[in-house]
Amino acid sequence: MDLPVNYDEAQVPAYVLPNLLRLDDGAPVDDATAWRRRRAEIVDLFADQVYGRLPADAPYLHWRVTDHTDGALNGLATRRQVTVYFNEGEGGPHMDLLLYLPADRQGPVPIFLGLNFQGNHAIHADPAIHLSTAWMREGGTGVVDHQATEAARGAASSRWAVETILGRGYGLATIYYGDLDPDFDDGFQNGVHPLFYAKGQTCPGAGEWGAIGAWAWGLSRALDYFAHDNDVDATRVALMGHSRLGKAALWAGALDERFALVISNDSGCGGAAISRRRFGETVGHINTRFPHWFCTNFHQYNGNEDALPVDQHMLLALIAPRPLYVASAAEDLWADPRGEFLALHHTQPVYRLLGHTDLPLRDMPAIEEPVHGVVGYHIRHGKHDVTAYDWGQYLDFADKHFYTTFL
Ligand code: GTR
Repeated sequence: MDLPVNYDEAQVPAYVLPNLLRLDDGAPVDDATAWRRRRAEIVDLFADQVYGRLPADAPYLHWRVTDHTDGALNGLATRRQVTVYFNEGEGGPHMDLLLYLPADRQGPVPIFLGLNFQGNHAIHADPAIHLSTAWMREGGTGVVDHQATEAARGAASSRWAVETILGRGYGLATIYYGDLDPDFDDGFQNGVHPLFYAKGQTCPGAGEWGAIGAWAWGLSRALDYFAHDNDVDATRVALMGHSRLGKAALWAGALDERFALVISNDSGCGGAAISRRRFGETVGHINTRFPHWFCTNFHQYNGNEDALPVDQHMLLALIAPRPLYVASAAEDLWADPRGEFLALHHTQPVYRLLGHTDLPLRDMPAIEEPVHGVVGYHIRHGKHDVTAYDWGQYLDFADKHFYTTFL
């Protein structure tokens, strides 16, 4: 049965958000030390109740550079393609990382890192990008029988402002999310989950990682690799994700404090949007349509959001004190733009507590009037998508933080 969807602000129920700045034992969080304790409590709650715990064991990581080409993209870039393996040998699950670096770089550069939906070959028409052989969802341009064909090259290029990013002095790294876990409900037999099963285990436990957890985990493995790549400044990696991959970016950025800056593009339910608002997509909708994204424990909150021990403002607050950007699209009501804004807004007391004063976000900004403090927000015209406008904001935001805070 289809669950009803509310798009009427007047029908948003009254709700009380869990307190960010109070410890489990009731003590107030009034300094940075107490925040570290509160932060650990919140991480545990999201791990146990929402996304599932990631494996504690570090994987056996190694990689092979399969392409290193200077003068790519008409001389604009160095292109590097690297296959990263997660266990001994090259037979197990692995991810293909595509990295473009500005040709005129002098030393290590800051980069944007993001997972992609349709394979690395889809982000740009560059014919030298390896065509992914991984399982693909049907419906994407050039996908036939769940496999990419040559016609898929560049199919998602409008979402990746490659030349603009390079022109501004940044690198861009991307990975096909299906390399980590193909996006369908197969009981976690493929992807990286089985690598970590205990003896006799056949699927994750109720509080263990789902697909979003695996995607987030892969982003941290990319960062492990960057620490060994002399062209990348691993202390200035801006993590960007759209939609379900925005949810993964937020969870990765929350868990892994090595990410210097985090950007959520239209991440919606289970991403930046407040779940208790029940506006657009709800916990019940998402767990019904995508039972493999979150952990099984999360399903007990279907239609029962007030029982959640967290809400998404707490996920966003885990990024503090690092710069955090949330973006919405005016026609993307399914993702609840106002709920995305509010969650970000509610993080500001944490940033303040941690010493930030650049907190200009007050009322919800008008369309295409971005606000950039230590947290940034915009809502643009149009649909659920990533556009040149979005990238323009992210580049300005990264400039502001990477070149004033870090240099
Ligand atoms: C939708 C889903 C959203 C969002 C989106 C996407 O179907 O309901 O939560 O993640 O997919 O990833 O494009």
